[in-house]
Amino acid sequence: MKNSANFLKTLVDIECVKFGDFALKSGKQSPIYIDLRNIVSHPSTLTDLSYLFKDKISNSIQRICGVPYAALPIATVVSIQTGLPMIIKRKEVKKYGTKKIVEGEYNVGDKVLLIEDVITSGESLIETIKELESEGLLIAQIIVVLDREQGGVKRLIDKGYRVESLFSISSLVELLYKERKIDNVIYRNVLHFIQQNSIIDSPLIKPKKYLQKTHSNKTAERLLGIAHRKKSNLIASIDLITTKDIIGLLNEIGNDICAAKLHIDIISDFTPSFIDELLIIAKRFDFLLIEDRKFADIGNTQLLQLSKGMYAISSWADMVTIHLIAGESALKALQDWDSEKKPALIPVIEMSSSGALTDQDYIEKCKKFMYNYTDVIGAVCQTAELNEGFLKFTPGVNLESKNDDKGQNYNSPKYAIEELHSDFLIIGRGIYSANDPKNEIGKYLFAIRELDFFGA
Ligand code: S5P
Repeated sequence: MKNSANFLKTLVDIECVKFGDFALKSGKQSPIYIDLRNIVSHPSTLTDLSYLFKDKISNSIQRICGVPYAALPIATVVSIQTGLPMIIKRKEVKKYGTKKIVEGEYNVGDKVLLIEDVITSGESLIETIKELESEGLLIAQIIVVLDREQGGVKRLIDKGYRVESLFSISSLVELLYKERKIDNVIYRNVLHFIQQNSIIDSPLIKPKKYLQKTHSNKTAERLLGIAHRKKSNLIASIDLITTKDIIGLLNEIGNDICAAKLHIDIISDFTPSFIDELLIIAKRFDFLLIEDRKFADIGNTQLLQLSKGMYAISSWADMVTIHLIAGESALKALQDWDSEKKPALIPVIEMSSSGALTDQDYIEKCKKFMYNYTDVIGAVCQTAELNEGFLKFTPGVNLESKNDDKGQNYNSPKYAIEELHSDFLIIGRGIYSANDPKNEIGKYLFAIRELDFFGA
């Protein structure tokens, strides 16, 4: 059995790790190239690798699975070394016969060790995890041979998985440098490359232009600050009808959102104590609250609806939606209301539903006066472009982009950000109707973070 240093030196000898100037798929140049697939042609190195796994495997593990294809031989040798049975996740479902996605014997609830050769963004691991979990298997541990230090490990840890890597690129080059296998120029070049490409190190993250927006309205400023801190411009529309379901969902996804949007009047078991609970959760997870009341009446009635009744919306909501159908006077009444606790206002100037009456003429009429009111922080809209500094909130966002059968129209997060220039995405059923909302919101976060929304 060899030690880690010898193993890493062998990786260079058998050209699984190369140093030079390599063009990556992304178009970037890299001073290091890693491809562990070649290891299959070196059985003794593969055996050495399996020894490095042995000590790390938790006692509770019942099955071993490798992420296809590169990690399959590694998982096989680890299985032989440890005596732990293996299962194989197919890359594609068989088109005939059993149509199985997982081959081998297993029981629902079996604790699985998942093995990967190299982790970058963690995407292929997440895909495999999803499929194994849908078979009822529990991913109890994940071990990767080499961590490229590009954020994949953190992403999985954030999702609650136990992840370890045998080596990181920096530990690899440090060791090779100490062992005089590489010189200090290569060593520094690789470290510099990792730093430049890391998505873990937040000081390197450049904020995207429109999220550098500052706003004189305190609530808008807070919302922008939270979005920046959490790297999330997602607003969850929690259109659920029991307090238990709402609180349960917020406990699951609270860390991933910058605001939660409610329709307080659809809750069947509402009591004022629900508001206390809501405020505690919003504070704990650091997100703001939007009541999507869409006020649309004369000024006096709107003020009563905002502040009175059992919902006492102005006492807890950070923001409320309003229609401007009643004209400027109704908006002025809200702005002139002298109260210590006053939600910021988000006019709905363009709706996402088929056949909406909010045509270009209506949008322009709204825009004519809404910018004059400091309580207005932006607007809910689709295609409408807003003045500099005003925040664009876009509902009708869904990864599946399939419209519903009640007139709702959906766009993908990518489309909403890149084509509609949205600042904040409002997502309802896409998250709360998912089997696993926490996992689902991870996909939305991945989609927006990939778009360079918060910087590369
Ligand atoms: O034009 C609009 C404006 C709003 S606020 N279209 C919308 O869908 N909304 C709200 O966004 C709607 O009331 C719902 O609460 C949410 C969209 O939910 P989803 O389930 O369709 O994503």
